[in-house]
Amino acid sequence: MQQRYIDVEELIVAQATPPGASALAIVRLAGPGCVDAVAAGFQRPERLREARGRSLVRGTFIDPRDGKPVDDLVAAVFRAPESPTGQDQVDFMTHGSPAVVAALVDALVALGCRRALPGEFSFRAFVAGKADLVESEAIDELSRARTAEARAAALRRLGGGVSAEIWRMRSELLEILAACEVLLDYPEDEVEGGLDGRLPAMRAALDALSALSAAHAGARLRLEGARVAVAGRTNAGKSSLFNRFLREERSIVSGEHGTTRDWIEASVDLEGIPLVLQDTAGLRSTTDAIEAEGVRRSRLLLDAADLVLYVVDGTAGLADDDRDFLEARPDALRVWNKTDSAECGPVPAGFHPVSALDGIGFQDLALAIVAKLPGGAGSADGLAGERQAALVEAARASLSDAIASIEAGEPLDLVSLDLKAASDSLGELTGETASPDVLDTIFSRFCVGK
Ligand SMILES: Nc1nc2c(ncn2[C@@H]2O[C@H](COP(=O)(O)OP(=O)(O)OP(=O)(O)O)[C@@H](O)[C@H]2O)c(=O)[nH]1
Ligand SMILES: [Mg+2]
Repeated sequence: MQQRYIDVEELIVAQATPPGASALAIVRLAGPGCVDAVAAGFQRPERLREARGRSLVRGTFIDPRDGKPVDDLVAAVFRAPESPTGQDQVDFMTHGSPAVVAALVDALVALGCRRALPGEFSFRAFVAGKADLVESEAIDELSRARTAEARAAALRRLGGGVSAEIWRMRSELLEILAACEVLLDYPEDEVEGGLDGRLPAMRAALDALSALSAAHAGARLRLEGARVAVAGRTNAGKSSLFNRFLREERSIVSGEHGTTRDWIEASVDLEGIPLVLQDTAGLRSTTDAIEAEGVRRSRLLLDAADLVLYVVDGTAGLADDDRDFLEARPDALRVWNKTDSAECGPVPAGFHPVSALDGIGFQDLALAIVAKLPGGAGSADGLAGERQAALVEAARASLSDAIASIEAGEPLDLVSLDLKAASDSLGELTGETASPDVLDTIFSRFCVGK
């Protein structure tokens, strides 16, 4: 059943820090009057009750059910509207043992709070106008970012730069829409040139939306990452290459053919892109049942990967099997390995020369991998979410239609429809005109405590 976030009057509580033991944990509480509601749990209730907004109060929290102390803690008290959620809010900093956190949350529930749904604090901040949807989604992205670059980009989105641009565009489109409707309502006062004077502003907005749309793939790649599988015949040096990218001896390397059987994967940060790199079993036909199963699984993995690195042993040269593979997978990135060896043959056209043994060519290979991934050439500064990208694209298409209609001298009611559609899409993006269902879906993706 889908959970609704509508009731923002209830007092909600959740652990805001990750589960598990740590030095400190934060238990977050929000809702109108929540400070008074839980003051009874404080050994000296008046200290919490009388605390000013944005102040810290230290004290012992007592479980109201048995009168036993839960923890000696610090409460950061916020008063509406000056709090992250816009509501009265208390962030309890406790000792970070799971038992303490569980006991404190239970005590707060006994005092009249309920456990928060995922993303419910963020939802309240959205309702209070503390953050629009683009910023709220950036909070979620910030917690999911796996590389420094993705984190920095989410922080910039959280700073509201993109939001401000979208709000500005929307209000401009609404203004043009209003002008359009005046022309429709009072055709007798026909203004010279109709909406022609608005075309430069509309084209500027179109350019901005096109740029935002084009930047999506780059942002998505830097947030979500990609799967890159290393393939090739046995002994090509796949595991050696895999280990070099990881900077650790993770996969077993040996001169024996068919060393890797179970595929192995690991996360690496490549030029700010979180990659899952997969080492696979060398491709050959074999009578060994276990190795054959490894080859079968490797092939499945290659089909699912975003990019395949196909490694050829330069000392062995290109074999028919290599040619067959590359013919079937022309999108694979070709790697010519073992260039350090005196026996290594000349590098065929289209191959990236490397030596997994001494690392030569790896910087260029890394850049080639990035360039080959969808969005790799872009930056992290677009909107990363699929919903967001679809809305930007919808707004762009509607605005483009509106411009084309004006240029072709089409009736203004057509233009008005397209302008309305464009501004509605932008409104959904910031959340201004998003439906409750959409909001539920977005916020329920967040973690509890966010
Ligand atoms: N000279 C040289 N030898 C290499 C290089 N890369 C790998 N080798 C050697 O080639 C042999 C095979 O390396 P692996 O990394 O195990 O090859 P693989 O492709 O994973 O092989 P399988 O798991 O059997 O499919 C080992 O003896 C490595 O030391 C290289 O760049 N230069
Ligand atoms: Mg191997």
